[in-house]
Amino acid sequence: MPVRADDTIVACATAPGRGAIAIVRLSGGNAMAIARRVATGIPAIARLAGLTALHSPDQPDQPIDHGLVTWFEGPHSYTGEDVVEFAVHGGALVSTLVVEACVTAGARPALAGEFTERAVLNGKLDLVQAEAVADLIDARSRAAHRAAVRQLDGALSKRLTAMREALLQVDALLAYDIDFPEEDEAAPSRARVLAACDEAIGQVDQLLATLPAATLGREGALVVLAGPPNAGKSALLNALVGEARVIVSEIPGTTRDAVEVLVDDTPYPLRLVDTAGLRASGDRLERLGIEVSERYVAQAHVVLVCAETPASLERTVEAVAGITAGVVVAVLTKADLLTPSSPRSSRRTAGGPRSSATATSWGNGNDNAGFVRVSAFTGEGLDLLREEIRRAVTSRVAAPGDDTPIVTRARHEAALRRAGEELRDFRAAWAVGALPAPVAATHLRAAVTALEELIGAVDVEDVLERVFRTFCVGK
Ligand SMILES: Nc1nc2c(ncn2[C@@H]2O[C@H](COP(=O)(O)OP(=O)(O)O)[C@@H](O)[C@H]2O)c(=O)[nH]1
Ligand SMILES: [Mg+2]
Repeated sequence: MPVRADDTIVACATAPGRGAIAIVRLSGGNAMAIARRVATGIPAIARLAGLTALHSPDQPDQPIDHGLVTWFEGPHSYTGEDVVEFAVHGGALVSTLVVEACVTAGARPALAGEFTERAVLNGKLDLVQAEAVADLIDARSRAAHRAAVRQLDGALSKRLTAMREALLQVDALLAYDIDFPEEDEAAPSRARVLAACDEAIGQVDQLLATLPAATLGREGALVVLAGPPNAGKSALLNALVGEARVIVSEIPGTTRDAVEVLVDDTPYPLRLVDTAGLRASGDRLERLGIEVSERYVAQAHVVLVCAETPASLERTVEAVAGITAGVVVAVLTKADLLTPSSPRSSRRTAGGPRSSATATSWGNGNDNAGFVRVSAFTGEGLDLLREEIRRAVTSRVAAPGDDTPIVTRARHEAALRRAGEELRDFRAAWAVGALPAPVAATHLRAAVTALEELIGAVDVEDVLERVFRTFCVGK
């Protein structure tokens, strides 16, 4: 069947599989007519759910299911078109039969993301908001969820739209300059153009600077536990996660593989990785495990160096600091075994900011050789350690502020980089008058176009295609 933008489309909007309810959605000019051929009880009023029996148009006496039906009159719907939604029983078959009945009645199966694509084409959402819909569905961490909700709310769109308008005003100033080069006002307008251009470059850079926060929010910060065998790393990971995820044993060298557990922390989720102990070993398997540990340590955002005694901790911290660019947090384990005269916790994060006013008060007065003292058995020090991990992560990538929208996708990054480059080219040419004004202006327009493509203000077929075909069907 050829795909047409004015087809009425149908799809199951809920995930397949066993479940209480499935929702089948119709959208397009014929949605109501098609719905009347498959459902007996369409309510007279829009947005009011009614009970209906459902059947295929060619077998009206064989009910498929009873369910609820609601209709939305365009443009007051998700897609901006007439939309009908059937809520039927979940499971593998019912929704499939309802979709088939709608197709028999004249609908076309929707492509992936086609409902949201129509919402964009009908001006209900811009492209950046549409991407946020997909991000919201795909969100696996609170950080990713928060970013998606804000983007769907229009935080990034508003910023981009304001930037585009500012650039269009500069373009207008330029046009004046081009048309009336001999006017006296030309000089002040030149300075205004440069100021406005600098402002726009600053905003592009500010948005691009949020990329690391977006990546951490989506993927999590890599927090690696490292230290000698038997230091209590596996027990500590289990204690931090709150459940037994890795094997704890008194036999040194038990953990050979790296085990990764995602903990949904704020502002960023944490990828906690338990590793084989760092020591010279003759056992081939254990040696492989140790190499894996070293690789993880090298890539870590934060390394929790664990050891049972201050002396061993000191040595291991030195060794680890040499192979990681991440922040090193020293952790003295098995605090429950320490005698009352043993050293108490004091803060230490090598490679990160050393101390803050709130954390020093619990130290032993010797903050330079500080560590966090924990017990996986009693839970002592775990909250402090969690705080320390958060501090270490955010010392490298600050938590995103509430007023800066964050840039979440490679598509955004590419468009913003292009806009930034064009603006810099324009600025350079304009500042020294190197290029005739009309030529310089083409850089400015290219920057505007990059922003317009980003928010979908210009209808670029292949951009839409790229964005929406990665969506799920029914959205
Ligand atoms: N008393 C006490 N023993 C611990 C603690 N954490 C681990 N252990 C013990 O130390 C041994 C090694 O622990 P494990 O977590 O497997 O060490 P790993 O080799 O560093 O992963 C086991 O016998 C654990 O029961 C703790 O907080 N207190
Ligand atoms: Mg272990």
